[in-house]
Amino acid sequence: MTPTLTIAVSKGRIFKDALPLLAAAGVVPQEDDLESSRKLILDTTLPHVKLVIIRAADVPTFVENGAADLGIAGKDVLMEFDGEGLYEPLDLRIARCRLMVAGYPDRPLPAQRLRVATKYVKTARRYFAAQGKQAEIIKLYGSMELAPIVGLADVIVDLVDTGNTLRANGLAPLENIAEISSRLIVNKAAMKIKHQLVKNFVERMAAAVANE
Ligand code: PRT
Ligand code: MG
Repeated sequence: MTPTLTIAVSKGRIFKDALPLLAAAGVVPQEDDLESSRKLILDTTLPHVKLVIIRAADVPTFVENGAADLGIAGKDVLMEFDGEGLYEPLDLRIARCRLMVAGYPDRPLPAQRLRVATKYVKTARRYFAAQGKQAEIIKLYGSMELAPIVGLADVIVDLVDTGNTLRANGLAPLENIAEISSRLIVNKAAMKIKHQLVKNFVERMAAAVANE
């Protein structure tokens, strides 16, 4: 009997961009209305492959613990996750954006103790420490752009795609921290125990990416 492969993915833009790649690799969810479906586990056209739908930030946790064999996660999420039990064999080149420092374009920043609002606490801390800058990191879960406006922070660290969200709030990109795209990640034990199955899937996904 073929063992099962479980793939963890978040339902927002990553799922949308991943669907064509998964389809090219032979994996199509068997659900009529994906958008409105509330199912958390989706069967696919391959009887031994299932998708589990979870929050983007939870994908590495599921995969590290073997609750999913594979996952699709943004590099931003992976940079913020400090686990050990993950392989990252493939850049899927989807859901691309930049992780940036942003703030008011023409306002001098304080020389001492920059206040930084972000949900990327560890990544921001590492970035400013590497620059030798003292930073006070203020953890937020959303609406980061509001923080400089209301005086909660001097700058934010957030994802930027078109820049529209920043612009709409009078802010501008200041520094690029990292180029972001989604990665295929694999549980280390699954890589050993289900080697042939995993290898096969990774190769088919790699071919799908190359054909994009
Ligand atoms: O599941 P959950 O609700 O927790 O997360 P989610 O719904 O955000 O998950 P999903 O599947 O949408 O994936 C989020 C991932 O998409 C991030 O972790 C990134 O890897 C990737 N991604 C790529 C982005 C963006 N681009 C992006 N622009 N995630 C968020 N944004 C937001 C950004 O935070 C900001 O609010 O879009 C806004 C900026 O966009 P622009 O175009 O105005 O610059
Ligand atoms: Mg969401």
